[in-house]
Amino acid sequence: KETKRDQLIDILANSQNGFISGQELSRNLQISRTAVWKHINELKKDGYQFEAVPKRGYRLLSRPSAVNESTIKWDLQTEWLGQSLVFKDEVDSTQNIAHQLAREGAVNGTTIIANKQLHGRGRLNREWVSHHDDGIWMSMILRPEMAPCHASQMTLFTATSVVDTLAKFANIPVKIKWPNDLFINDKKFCGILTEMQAELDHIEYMVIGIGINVNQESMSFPEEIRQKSTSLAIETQEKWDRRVLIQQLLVDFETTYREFLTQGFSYVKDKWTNNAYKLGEKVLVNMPKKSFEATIEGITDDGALLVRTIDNNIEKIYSAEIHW
Ligand code: BT5
Repeated sequence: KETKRDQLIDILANSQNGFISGQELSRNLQISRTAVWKHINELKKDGYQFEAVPKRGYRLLSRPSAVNESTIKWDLQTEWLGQSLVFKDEVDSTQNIAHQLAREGAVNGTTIIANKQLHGRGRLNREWVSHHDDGIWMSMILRPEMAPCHASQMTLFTATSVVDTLAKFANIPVKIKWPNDLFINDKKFCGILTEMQAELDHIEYMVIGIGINVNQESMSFPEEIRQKSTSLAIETQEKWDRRVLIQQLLVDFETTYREFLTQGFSYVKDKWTNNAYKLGEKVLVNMPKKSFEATIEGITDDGALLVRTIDNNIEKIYSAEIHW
């Protein structure tokens, strides 16, 4: 449910650059004029600038460039995703907070975003470097009516949704590396982490984590990953507004999710294949017990990777590391 503060933000955002009187705000929000004034002061602390003119009311002069709960919520064009939003400056990992909130009953679409993570993680407890406020580190809680065996489709689907979002901002060749990485020019800039709490036949909740390197310079990556990592700023040679990007990611995810739930995986499959990294090329498939060369052919409806081996057999890969 929207708070008064959220409603105030919505009204001011919709009143364009005109004045809106304290009386009108108080009537619309059904709170006293003193309460309106208090909320306005809170927003000022968040960096919003207002002009207040006696008899005319308040007018928004500028929004803060800061990324925080109210700036993300301001004019957020989603129906349910991110409408329940937790924003923190510094966390251990947004995944951990999401799991905790989900266990406590957080609603579908609850989103956790942080400026910095002390222990951001990837798959198999690998580290995800995210100590500074130069990327997007977010986790979304979803409660889909879906069999657990389809969960891996969610990772693939999330990747296509991020590709859609980035295409709206810049003309950069974003490629999806199976199963959960996004690459630009042969370097990784985004990783997706899908985790879930499930019974055999029922998903209780899912947490989808997205990490995107946005404004890093090459030197800001630790040496171990510098050669193979990139950021949007490095690739486009300009700094990005994280808030704008977050809002668009949420909008696109919500839209793609709706399509995915109604049309099924075929909706995702084509998009995925159109943007697949190394499609038709030779790669090395590393599995715990074997390792072999193969050519990437595509993906299956259940999210497995299809490869053609050297002796021309088609194999379905459910879990492996792909190298080249
Ligand atoms: C991933 O794992 O790529 C999933 C990353 C998910 C991060 C998000 S951020 C919000 C949410 N909260 C979390 O704590 N996590 C999620 P994986 O495929 O296992 O890749 C991990 C590997 O990527 C590491 O071993 C490094 O080699 C590399 N790596 C680590 N940090 C990186 C970075 N910032 N940019 C590019 N590569 C990185």
